[in-house]
Amino acid sequence: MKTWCVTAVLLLCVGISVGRQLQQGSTPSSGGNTATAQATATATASVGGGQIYAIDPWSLGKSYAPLTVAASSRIRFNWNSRHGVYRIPSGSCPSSFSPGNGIIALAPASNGGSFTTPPLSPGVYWYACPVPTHCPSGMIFKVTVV
Ligand SMILES: [Cu+2]
Repeated sequence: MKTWCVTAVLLLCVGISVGRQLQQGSTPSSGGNTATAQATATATASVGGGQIYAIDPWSLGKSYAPLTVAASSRIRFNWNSRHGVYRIPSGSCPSSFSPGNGIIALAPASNGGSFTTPPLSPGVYWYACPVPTHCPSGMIFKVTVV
C-alpha cells in the first residue's frame, strides 16, 4: 500500500528536478519499447534525528531518481520477487557482483525481502540489485547524503 506524504513529495520534487539533469543518459526515449516508471523514494518515518526513505517496491520496470538526503537518513528497500541490495562504487553496473573493490553485499538476492541501511554519513552511495540484468535494467539508485 502506498501512502504518499504530500510534504515529502514536495520536498523530493526539488531534488528530483535537479537529479534528472544529472542522471546519466538513462532517460527513456519517446520511441522506446520499454515502459519505465520513474520511482521516487518516499519519506516514511523519522527515527533518531534521521528520516527513513522507502524504495517500495524495489523492482524491475522502474528507474530510480537520484535522491539527496540529510545526514543520518536511512534508505529502506522493499521487494516482492527475486531481488537484493548491493552497494557498488559508482554509477556503472559491475559485470560481476562479487564482493570486494567497493562492492558490498548488503542483502543478497532473495524472493521478497526488506533491507534498511544504517544511518548514513555524508557521501555518495550507489545501490544496485545483484540479480543478473537487473542493474542495467534500472535497478540502480544514487543517494547523496549531505
Ligand atoms: Cu533485482
